[in-house]
Amino acid sequence: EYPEVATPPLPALSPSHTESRWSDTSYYAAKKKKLRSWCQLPDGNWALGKILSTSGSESVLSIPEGKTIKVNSDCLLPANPDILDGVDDLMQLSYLHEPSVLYNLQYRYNQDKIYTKAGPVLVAVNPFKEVHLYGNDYIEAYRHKSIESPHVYAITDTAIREMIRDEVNQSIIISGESGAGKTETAKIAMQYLAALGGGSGIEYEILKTNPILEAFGNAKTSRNDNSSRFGKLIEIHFSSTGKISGAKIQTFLLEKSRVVQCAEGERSYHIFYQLCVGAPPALREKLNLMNANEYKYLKQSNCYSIAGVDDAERFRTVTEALDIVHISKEDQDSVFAMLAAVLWLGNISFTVIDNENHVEAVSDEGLYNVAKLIGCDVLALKLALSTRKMRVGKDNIVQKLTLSQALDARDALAKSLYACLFEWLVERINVSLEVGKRRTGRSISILDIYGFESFDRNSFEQFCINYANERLQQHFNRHLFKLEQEEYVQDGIDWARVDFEDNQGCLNLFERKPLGLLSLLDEESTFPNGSDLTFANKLKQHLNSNPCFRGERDKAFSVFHYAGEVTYDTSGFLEKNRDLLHLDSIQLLSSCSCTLPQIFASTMLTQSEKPVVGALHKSGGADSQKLSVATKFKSQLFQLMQRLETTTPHFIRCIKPNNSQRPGTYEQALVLQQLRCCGVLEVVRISRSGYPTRMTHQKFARRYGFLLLESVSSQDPLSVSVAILHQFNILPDMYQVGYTKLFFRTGQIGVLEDTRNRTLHGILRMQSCFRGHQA
Ligand code: AOV
Ligand code: MG
Repeated sequence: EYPEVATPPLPALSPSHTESRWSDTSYYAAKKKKLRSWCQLPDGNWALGKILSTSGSESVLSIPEGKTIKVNSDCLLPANPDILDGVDDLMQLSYLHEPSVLYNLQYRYNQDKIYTKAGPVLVAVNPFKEVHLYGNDYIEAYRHKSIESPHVYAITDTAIREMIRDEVNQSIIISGESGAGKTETAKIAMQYLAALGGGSGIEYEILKTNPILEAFGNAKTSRNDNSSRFGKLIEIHFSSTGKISGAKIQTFLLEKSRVVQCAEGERSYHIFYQLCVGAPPALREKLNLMNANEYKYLKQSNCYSIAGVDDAERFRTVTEALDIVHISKEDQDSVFAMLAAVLWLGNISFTVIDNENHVEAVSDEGLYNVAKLIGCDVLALKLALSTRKMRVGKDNIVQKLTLSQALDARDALAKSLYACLFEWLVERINVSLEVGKRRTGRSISILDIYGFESFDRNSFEQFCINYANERLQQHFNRHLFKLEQEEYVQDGIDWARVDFEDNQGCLNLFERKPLGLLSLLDEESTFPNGSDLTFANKLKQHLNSNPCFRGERDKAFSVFHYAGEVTYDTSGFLEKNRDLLHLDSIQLLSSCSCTLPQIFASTMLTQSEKPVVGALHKSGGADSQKLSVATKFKSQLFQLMQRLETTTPHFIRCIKPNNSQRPGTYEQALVLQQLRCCGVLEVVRISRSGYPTRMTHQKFARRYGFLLLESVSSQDPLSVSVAILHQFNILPDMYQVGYTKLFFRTGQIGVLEDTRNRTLHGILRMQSCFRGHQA
């Protein structure tokens, strides 16, 4: 029952911690009654045991495998009655605490029930294997509501129904850490939408965008063999008859640094490897393609293949998908030429030409191939990579570059080419998907972004990703509160607003002007002498009193995110935020005879606020008027949030049960940490401060009415219910009576349920005694 893998111990649960977080006044008494109870084992895992005896502050419990254990009674937590084992919805648990939530998810997971509701939220635990829960039969079953158990299909079905019923746009917001299953979940939701809203054929195109975007935007990381390195919102449009009429994809901040460098054991974007092994001979020849291990950009991480993945086969899938979204063979060839150009760029080397360490690109096959693939003059390319035009005073001068400057210029060009290619591709797909230009109906949007990341070393990418998750978390909190409160108000119960720990403080740390992380980063990025160190020092100088911030040694700082503390290393922050491409490189691209580089150059220029000439006059020669990456990302996020605010949200929280991408392994500590981080326990906490258990008057009266000692004059369900509440001394602030339902605080039903079970047992015993007597 408990995994053998060594898991790091859970944070110890001190009595005060237990008390404040999960206090259950009724439990103290129950504890002595030989009930099922949770206790924490020395390894940190929780075990379900039975209290054998209690003396003083210590209790002895029997736990699985015939063992017994002695623990401090204050560290015991009440277990739910076993009729609640593996409930569909965590809200049905009488005792809502960490071990009971963990156990419930594990109980289900062991039966391949990977989906569980946590109130309004769907929790999905990654099975890391094929589970038989998908396909047409299941889709039909959910569509006709012949299956009730929680599922992505069910939540997607609700979204469709609410879209039609309320005439409001819907969103399905998927979160969870890297490798938890967000992208797979998004695809499952799309599958359901396509099945229900299909007919025009456009649904087929929409599904085919997945292999394309994954090839160009996903990569193998240490966390996930198919990790999304960009955020994605796909808005699927429906006509008034409920059929899909088109779609639009918006992407967020692709991790472009991966194109030129990635860590040992990781890979660059899938498409590079697919191209290298999958390109047909004619294409290989045209692009002068070599094997992946002959390209420096791909060689550095020493990883070329992924277990169980056939990159050549994937290449064919991608080209077929490109056909389906109407990207012509000619354009596809241009795309592949750009990919090859990026790879060849990495192979360009430099040689020192003078005693001031200035360098020049070597005229070898790398240089020739790049020039040929992008359609420019070899000498022009050589010049653009080895020099920089600058204006000093009134004179235009040409400055030679040092080796590190030249490598930066080369890598910047490779990164820009790739990022532009990605954006161009998304735009082209959008043109194809936007079939009915006039949108009359409604839409369902699916959001799949990169999850919260905390590595040993965290850089600018994690900084942006985690900031995005912080924004999303706020959206999550706000909506769950609103939903909760709406139900109470609808049923007419007294309801005082519940305060919740929101993450506004952390968002302020990022967004405040002028003394927030983003503003300070931008400010430092515009200083010619600004460096990662001066940036870090400035943060420490201005933000050290902020409770969400801590300055660290050297160039590091920590942020206390809602999901935990992350230490960022500012190395490379300024350069990545500026994201400058030398004007020389942009001009080179605009001089190319191939269409794509020209398009890229013009989008780069229109993205700058000032025209080229103005930028040329600035010192450094680079286009420093461009918006910083962080600023652009922030405004994209704001737009995203505004858009989501106009929709009815449906939340899915993905959970990764182990770090080794292995089926059947459920590591409690890891799951618990995610439940805390991604806010599921927060929802549970929120629910706890409200009234998570709801039962209609009828059901309540039916279930517990027989426990009444005195008969009630009026037999209507409400009167019976109230009589039960009185008899059991359920305190007034532990429940609320609504128009149709009774609302209980956590743990209340547990006591009633125990009494009911004991009474039923008693009745059974008496009956058997009676029978024995008769015999
Ligand atoms: P992510 O999107 O959450 O990570 P993925 O959706 O890529 O994670 O899932 C990672 C892997 O888990 C997949 O490649 C599958 O092998 C497996 N998996 C996930 N969900 C299922 C499922 N429902 N059934 C079977 N296997 C599944 V990241 O993009 O890294 O934050 O960036
Ligand atoms: Mg993903």
